[in-house]
Amino acid sequence: MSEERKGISRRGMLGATAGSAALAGAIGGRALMTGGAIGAATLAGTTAARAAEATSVEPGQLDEYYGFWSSGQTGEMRILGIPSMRELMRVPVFNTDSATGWGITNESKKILTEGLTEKTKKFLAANGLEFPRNGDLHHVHMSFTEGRYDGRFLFMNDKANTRVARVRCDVMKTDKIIEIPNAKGIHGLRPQKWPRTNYVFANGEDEVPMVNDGKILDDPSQYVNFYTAINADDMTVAWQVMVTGNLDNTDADYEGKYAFSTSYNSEMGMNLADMTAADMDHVVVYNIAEIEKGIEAGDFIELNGVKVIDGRKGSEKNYVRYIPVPNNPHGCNMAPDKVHLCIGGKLSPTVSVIDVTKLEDVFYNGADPRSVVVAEPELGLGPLHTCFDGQGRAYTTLFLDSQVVVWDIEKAIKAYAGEQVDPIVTKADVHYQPGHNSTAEGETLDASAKFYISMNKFSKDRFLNVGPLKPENEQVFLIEGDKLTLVHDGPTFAEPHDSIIVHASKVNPLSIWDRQDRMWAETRKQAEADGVDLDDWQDTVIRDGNKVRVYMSSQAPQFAIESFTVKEGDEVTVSVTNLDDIDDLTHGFTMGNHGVAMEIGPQATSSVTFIAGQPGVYWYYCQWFCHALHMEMRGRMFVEPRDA
Ligand code: RUQ
Ligand code: CUA
Ligand code: CA
Repeated sequence: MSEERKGISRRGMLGATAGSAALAGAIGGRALMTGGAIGAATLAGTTAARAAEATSVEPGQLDEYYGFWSSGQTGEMRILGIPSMRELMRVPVFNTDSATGWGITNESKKILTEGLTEKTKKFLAANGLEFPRNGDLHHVHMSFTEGRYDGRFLFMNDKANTRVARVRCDVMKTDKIIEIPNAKGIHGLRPQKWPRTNYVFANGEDEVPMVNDGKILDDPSQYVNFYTAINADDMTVAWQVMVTGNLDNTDADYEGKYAFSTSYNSEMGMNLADMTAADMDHVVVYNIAEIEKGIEAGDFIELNGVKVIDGRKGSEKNYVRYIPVPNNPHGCNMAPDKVHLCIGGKLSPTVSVIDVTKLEDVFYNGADPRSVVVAEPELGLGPLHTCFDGQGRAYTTLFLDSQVVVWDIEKAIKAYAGEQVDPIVTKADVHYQPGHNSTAEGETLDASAKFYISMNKFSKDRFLNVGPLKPENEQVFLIEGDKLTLVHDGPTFAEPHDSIIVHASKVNPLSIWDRQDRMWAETRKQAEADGVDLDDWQDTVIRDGNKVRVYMSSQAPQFAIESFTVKEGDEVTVSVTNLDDIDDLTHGFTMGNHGVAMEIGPQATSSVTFIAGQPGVYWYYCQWFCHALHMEMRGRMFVEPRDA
């Protein structure tokens, strides 16, 4: 592309943005003019006192809810206590972690590598890597049983490397990561809500040639996108649907019939001007039963080991339908009334409300796809995501206005039908540029109207200046009838992308590992072959050519082995079993100057393999403070010269 061309498209972009804003101003003026002042959050007098009371959690007290947070480009999952917003834990997923040894231990490396395609493994190996160094974790969602969180698993996407991961809620550790074949840039992700999470749905955001092997490059007419259904129980790909237009966010209904995706690039444009050219883009509706029937009947092609149904425009059959909605839609949120799907307009100041009970007519009776749109309220500039309180109200983030708008779904439907009603309940300022939002269990049948959380992309001047890179800002509002009251600002490192709020009664993690846990099954197998009992005291060193396997148990404040000897260049595997079975007594194993560290929880086994460095004495030590004599919990590795 020439410099001149670049210049033109940049101007084009600015023009388009200004144009949309002007357009929005013209048609959304009413909302804009009434919005600003009404709901501006104030912290005055008695309100402040009540707010503080309602959200404060006294020292020593526990929060009522868990918050499960994505971290965007940090690649980890975070656990918060809600309403206090105290950060309770970070769970490494797509990142490597210095504290716990995620990406360093054999157990975690297995999880990080086994789900990669052979092609990717080869490509990474050529770059000296075993697995990708980064991840971009946007969306965390819990498994459902009959429309409610069931506390079994959390699922999450990696947009950067096209992966989907699962975290076990019993130990809060990642247990599966798979790369999704064919698709590129897994973005939207949602578990099936009904009857239970049999599938996890995942959107590929980026368009690529159907067979992406380098034969087709700059020919977008041959690009497609893939919608993926993953079997939640074993984390394998069940099927994919090939579609026209890209895919952004996704959700599923409360009947197990449909899943939905937004597409901001129905144009299949390859630059900003082309991606925003059309007035209408679309929502893709997937008919789960018809897709399953099609797979059963053999109506698919096999691409890289995946059964792919053709749902592109012109060959949709009864597999998919395309519902036109305005202008680069983004959020895709199913209301807990089981009927209404809310689509954030982004470039349009509207949210499109789709009545999913009307989809039957579109699939089977030739009804106009637009007939399922039952409301399209003008709410303000840059509507992105919507959450719900279970009482008929919707809360939509307005990115450009830096506000949340609270609106009434039924009133919006009446207004669309011509009645003179204003669906907007209130607006409140947020600081600044909100993306996602959450209410307690708002994407489930247990949705409640207690708190509203706004995840804001910018904090600007809300906190002490920490340099050019600022934290983002998460805000908590109290919902009291028609009013939202700001009660908490919380700075956070990149990026508080999305969150779910789960009642504490639904999550019951262990405090001590089960010795038989599958996490270290491979290490257990090797130990058995070596005649070592991993459940008993271990102080065994096995020599096997230039491989050395060191088995040691640990009990505060001691490792079972004070020292061991290897040769320079030996491949050393150290397996540590924490025999303490006391709450909150985690040990660690860090080998000095070898880039090796791992966490070993109570009753857990962890192992790590490394090449012994230059001859000399190396100390290993426990890096989790475990005892008054924690500093003394250390030992030596003697590395002999190779030819000695
Ligand atoms: S998408 S800010 Cu990555 Cu969650 Cu809408
Ligand atoms: Cu064991 Cu510190
Ligand atoms: Ca578009």
